[in-house]
Amino acid sequence: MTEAAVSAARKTYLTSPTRPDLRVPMKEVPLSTGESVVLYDTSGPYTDPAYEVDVRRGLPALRAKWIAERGDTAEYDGRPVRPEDDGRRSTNRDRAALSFRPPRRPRRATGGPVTQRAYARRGEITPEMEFVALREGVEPEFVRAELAAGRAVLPANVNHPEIEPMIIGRNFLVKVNANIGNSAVASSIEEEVEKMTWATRWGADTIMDLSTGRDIHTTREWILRNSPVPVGTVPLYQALEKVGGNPADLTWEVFRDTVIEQAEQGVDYMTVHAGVLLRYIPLTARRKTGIVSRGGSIMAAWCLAHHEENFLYTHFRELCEIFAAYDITWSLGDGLRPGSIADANDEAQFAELRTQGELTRIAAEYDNQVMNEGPGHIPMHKIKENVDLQRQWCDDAPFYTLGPLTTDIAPGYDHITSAIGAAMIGWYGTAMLCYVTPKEHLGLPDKDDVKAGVIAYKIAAHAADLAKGHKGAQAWDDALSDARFEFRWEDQFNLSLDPDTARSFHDETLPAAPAKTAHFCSMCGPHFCSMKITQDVRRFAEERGLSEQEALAEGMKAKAEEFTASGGRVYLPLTPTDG
Ligand code: IRN
Ligand code: FE2
Repeated sequence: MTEAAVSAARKTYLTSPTRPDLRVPMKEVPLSTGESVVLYDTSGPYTDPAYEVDVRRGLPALRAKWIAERGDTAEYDGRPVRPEDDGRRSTNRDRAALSFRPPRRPRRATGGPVTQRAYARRGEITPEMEFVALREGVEPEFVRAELAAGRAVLPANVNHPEIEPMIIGRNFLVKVNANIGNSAVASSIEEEVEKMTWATRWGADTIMDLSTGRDIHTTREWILRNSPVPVGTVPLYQALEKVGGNPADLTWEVFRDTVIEQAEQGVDYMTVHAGVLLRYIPLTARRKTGIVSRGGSIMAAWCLAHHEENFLYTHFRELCEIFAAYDITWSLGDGLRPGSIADANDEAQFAELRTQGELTRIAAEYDNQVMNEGPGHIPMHKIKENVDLQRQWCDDAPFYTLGPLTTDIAPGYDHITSAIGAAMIGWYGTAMLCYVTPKEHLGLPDKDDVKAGVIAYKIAAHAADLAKGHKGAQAWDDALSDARFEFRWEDQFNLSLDPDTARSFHDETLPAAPAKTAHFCSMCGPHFCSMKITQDVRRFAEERGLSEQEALAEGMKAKAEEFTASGGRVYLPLTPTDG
C-alpha cells in the first residue's frame, strides 16, 4: 500500500547528544559529486526500507516512554463507543474486520495540565521539544521559549504516541496541512489511510481527517495509529452525525462527549468554531456568498434555531479543561471566513477574529496550545491586513490559513489561485497553510489531487521560508541550482520536490539515457543553451587567463567574425550531439 521512497533519497537520522532514544528522521539526497543534501522529512517510517508496514498493528509508539516517564497521566477505561455514536454506520460490512488490534486504553492527566505549553512555562524542555529543535536546526531553549509565549504550538496528544513531533510557529519553517476524509458519498477506510501516507510522502506536515458519514470512529482510529504526523479534526462534524444531521438537535453534551471520544483516540488538534457569535450572523446577510464554512454554517443554524449564544463559546472554559488533560491544540475556527473576493475582510470576518483573540487569551489561562484559523478568499492587496490584525488581536498565536484564494475565476485550478495567496500570507507570517486541491468547489480530491495540492503548498511554504530569510532554507535551492548549472540531471531530479514528474518531463523530450549527462537542456537545445554558453565563456577565460568580462568581449568578437564568415545565418541545423 505504500510506495517506494521518493527519488534516490535515503532515510537518515539525526541523533541527540543527550538522549540516545531520540532519532529525528531526515531525507538524505545523495549527489553524483559524492556530497549529499539533508532535507526535512515528513514521510515517517514508510520510507525506511528497514521498516515493515503493517497497518493493522500501526506505527511504533515513539513517544510512549516519554509520556509515561513524565508521570502526570494514567491509563483508564475509556468511554465505550456505542454503535449509534459512530454516526451512520454501514450495515453491509464485517465490523470485526474493521476494528483495530490490539485495542488500547486511553490516558489522561491525573492532575494539572499536561500540555507542552505547561511544561514550557515551567521551564522544562521535553523530549518532544528537543526533537523539534534538532528537526528545525535551532536551540531547544528557543523552542521552549516560543511555546511558553504561545507564539508556537507543538500538537501532541498524549494518546498519539506514534507521531514524530513537529512545531508550528512564525519563527519556524512554514508548515502545510492536507485535508483528507471521506464525505458521505465515497471512499473507503483503506483509501483514507493511503491518502494520509500519500500526503505525508509528498510533504504534508499535518493531516486533518474530515470524515463524515459511515465508520467515522474506525476510519479515524486507522489513520491515527498509522500517522507519523499530527492529526486534526473538526469534532462538530461527527457530533452532527450523532444527532442525525439536523444542526438544531445538537447539544453541548453530545459535542463534549465527541471531543472526549476523539481525545481518547489521540486527535492532536481540533477545529472549534467558538467565535461564531449570535450577533455576528446578521453581518453575513448581505454578503455575496454568505457563510461558506461547514462548521460555521452548522453553528449559525443552531444559534438561529434556538436564538441562543453559540454553546462552543458559552462552554469554552470546560473545553479548555478537557484540552489541558490530553494536550489537544486549539485550532480556533474561522466560521465566518469570506467565500468570495467580494466578501474579503468584511465586518463579519473581523468581528469573529476579535473573538478569536478573546478566546486565545482564555485558553492561555489553562496552558492550552492555540492556533487561529484564517481565510479563505482574499485578493492579494487585502492579504497583509489579515496577518497584521491576527497578530495584534490574537497575541501572536500561530496563524493557520486556508489558502487564501486570490481570485474566484479558476475552478479546477484553485490549488494555484490559492498557492499564490498562501505564499504571500506565509511570507507575512502565517505559520501553517491549509492546502486546497484542484477539486476545491467541484468534488472530492483523489490521490492525484492530494499530490497536486501538497506540492503546490510546499512550493508556497518554501517560497515563504526563503522570503523570510529562514536560516538554511536557501541551501536546498543552491544545491539544485548547482546541479542544474552543471548539467547533473539525476541530481536535479532527485533534489526536486517531485522527482517523478521532473524526470518524466525530461524523458518525454530526451528519452535516451545519454541525455541525462548531456550538457544542454531540452528547451534550448545544444546550440542555444544559455547555461552551456556561460560555462564555455568561463572555460575560455580560464584557458586564456582572462577575466570573465574580457573573455566575453573577446569571445563575442570571435563569434561575430565566425558569424559573418559563415554567411550570417541565424539558425543553424541542430546536430544530435554537441559536447
Ligand atoms: C483552515 C483555516 N481555515 C479553515 N481551515 C480548514 O478548513 C479547517 O482546518 C478545516 O480543515 C477545514 C474546514 O473547515 P470549516 O469549513 O468547517 O470551517
Ligand atoms: Fe471557496
